[in-house]
Amino acid sequence: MTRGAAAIALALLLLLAPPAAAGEWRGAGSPLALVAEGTVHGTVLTGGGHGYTSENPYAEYAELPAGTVTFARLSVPVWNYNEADTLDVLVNGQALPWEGAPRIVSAWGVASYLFDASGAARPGTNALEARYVNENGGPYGLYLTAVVENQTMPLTRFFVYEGNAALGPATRLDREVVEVDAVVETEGLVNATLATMQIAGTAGERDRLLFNDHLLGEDVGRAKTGPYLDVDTFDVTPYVNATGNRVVFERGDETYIHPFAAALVLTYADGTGVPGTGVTVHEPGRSGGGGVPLPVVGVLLLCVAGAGYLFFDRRRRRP
Ligand SMILES: [Ca+2]
Repeated sequence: MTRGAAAIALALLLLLAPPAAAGEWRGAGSPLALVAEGTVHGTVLTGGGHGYTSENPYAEYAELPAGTVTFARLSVPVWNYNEADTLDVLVNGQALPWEGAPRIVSAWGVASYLFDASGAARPGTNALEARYVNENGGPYGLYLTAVVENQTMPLTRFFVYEGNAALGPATRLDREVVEVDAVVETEGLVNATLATMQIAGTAGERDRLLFNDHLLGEDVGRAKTGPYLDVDTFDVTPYVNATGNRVVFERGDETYIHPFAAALVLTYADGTGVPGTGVTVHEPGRSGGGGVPLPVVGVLLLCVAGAGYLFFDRRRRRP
């Protein structure tokens, strides 16, 4: 085979190979989508994780109040995903059903695994554990969102959003906007809390978090919860509107930050007439399995064109 023909073959191979072989770029990820909502007498708890530590198993404890756990979801953000990796999660020793792959993978292998923990989480102390196979990677946290119903507790309306949005110059994404697509009762509202989870924030690189254009914090992503992890809650009670509520994650001068989760939890006084609806669960689709960014495709196409030119040029010069 001539050098030109070899170059063509190599370029074609690169084009036809799965994205994982082309530098493992996984794209911009997915916006945060509504995964659960409802109105219950009870409470919504969010949190869990102590950052990327490489420990295996990765362990956490979650305290849930008395009541019935009607929805529990574990979001496990993981660094350096590759196709052969595995991640098994146990709650109180019970293995959660394993989807076999992350739900969303973005950037250079930031993965989001989602587990339904509704049947396994319970009031009291919950032992969470992740065991995994992942060379040079692992979890940033075990982030639990749990709805605990208890008739003695206040009426609580909630919206839970999950995703994996890679904000950075490489994806040309400067902000992630989460729109709360619902009319919200403001009468009788006692308290409103916004809970967020973000990956890969850097201290000193000023990102911003806003709720309805009110600045909640600057440099929120600064690895305060552990290496590469930020879990936060904000009181947004004064800022809630009846319609058009929205959360804005701004990259600012972060070179790289991933909003992963947001939950808006509204608590009402008794007798406000807000109807109880129970819990509705939505299942957004998978993403991030592929998608080589356009600049990479462009370079590959130029390689093919260049190799083709060399090949045909060489043929023309043959005696
Ligand atoms: Ca920051």
